[in-house]
Amino acid sequence: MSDRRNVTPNDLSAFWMPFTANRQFKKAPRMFVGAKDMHYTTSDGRQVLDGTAGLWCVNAGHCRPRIVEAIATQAAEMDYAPAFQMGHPKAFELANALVQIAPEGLNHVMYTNSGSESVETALKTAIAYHRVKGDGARFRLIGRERGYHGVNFGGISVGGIVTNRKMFGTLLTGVDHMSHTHTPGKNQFTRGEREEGATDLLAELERIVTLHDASTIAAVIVEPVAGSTGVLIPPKGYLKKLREITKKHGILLIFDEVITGFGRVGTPFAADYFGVTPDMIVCAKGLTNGTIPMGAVLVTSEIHDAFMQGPEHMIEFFHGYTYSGNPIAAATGLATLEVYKEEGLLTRGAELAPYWEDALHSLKGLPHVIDIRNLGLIGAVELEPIAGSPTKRAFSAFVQGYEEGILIRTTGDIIAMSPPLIISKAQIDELIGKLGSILKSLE
Ligand code: PXG
Repeated sequence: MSDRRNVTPNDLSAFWMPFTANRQFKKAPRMFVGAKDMHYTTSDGRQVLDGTAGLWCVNAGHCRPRIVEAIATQAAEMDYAPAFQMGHPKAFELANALVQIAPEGLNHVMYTNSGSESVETALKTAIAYHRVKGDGARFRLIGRERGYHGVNFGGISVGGIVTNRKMFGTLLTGVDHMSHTHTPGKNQFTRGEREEGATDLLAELERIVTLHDASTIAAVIVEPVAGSTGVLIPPKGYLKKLREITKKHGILLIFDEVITGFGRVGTPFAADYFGVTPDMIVCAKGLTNGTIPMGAVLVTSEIHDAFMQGPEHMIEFFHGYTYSGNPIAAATGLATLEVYKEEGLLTRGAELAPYWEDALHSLKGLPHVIDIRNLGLIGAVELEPIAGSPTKRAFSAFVQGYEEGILIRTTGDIIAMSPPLIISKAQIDELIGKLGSILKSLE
């Protein structure tokens, strides 16, 4: 038996924290104990302005009464209902509400509990779709370098982040990758999408398709804007052409909108912003305002209907989770969509984007700043790494930010920001103003 007597209530050792420098954290913990609207409260009683919507998920701001109430009411009314061969009304209502705000044609919803599970669900659906149509030779999946599609095996296989892949063996087979859309050292300080570059990037997709033959490829998955790896904005026309090429070859196109969904770029989904309708949209995070874990995959009728065949008493798709469409998550999703709708949050980013862009780009010229990128209410400030100590400079900015009352995210030496969509102009000034002072004081 382990020696439980050594465990004290304040012992931080048992919790092996995710994507965290555990030993460093536990020597100097940073703890949040409360949250309201645009702010967190720290364990030492300070207010911290949330520049990242938690982890890109709290789009309506924190502890919104309507959402809090929906969680409490549903927990008391019906906590759980079996997800397989049974239903409950709110899961259907939420699916209908999602279809209402989704791009036209994405008429069906499968539920999951996270972005990672949504990605796995979409990849499996793509392969199975071709198979039910009698095209089982299409099994390959094409992702992109610097793509983040969660941490499960399918997601890290199509994803393109070396640190997330190299420890985990052979991954999925039958996967290939396109180049990422970033051009380090070129196009710095572009506001929004850059003009040039789509043609070369897409010639590469044609090369990959030729190499494997289109008849073996099930799907291409991309984030419309790569978030986690530092806000990489595609060049103009890239996603439209990606759609044309995939369609021409009978390849499904999956948009991973775990970050870009629910108003982040100023439209309900990035698909709307770019005027491109994929065959599937993967989402999570903002679906429940980051509160109750829930993800979803939106699919076209064409995909859904292809599975609706065979005897009616048979299960059509052998996939799903114990918590798919969980009542509390579904009630939370409904309340979240109501808040988004009432406050116009799914399009507020478009109104604020020019102000956000100007504020961000005012940091140009400050020490260490080598690039600034933005789209909607997403922004990134890339710093020159300290020679021999990559990531250290940006991490110092993050820690200093926490101490001085702003929450930012770092990935490598890139500072990423994605505030709740309720942020005011004065709060944008505060966030960027404080970040500017921090950048001036950094080593
Ligand atoms: N796809 C995308 C595009 C994501 O950004 C996932 C899938 C996985 O979602 P789950 O719910 O399984 O974590 C994500 C998650 C960051 C950061 O700061 C980004 C994510 C998660 C945590 C931190 O860049 N994205």
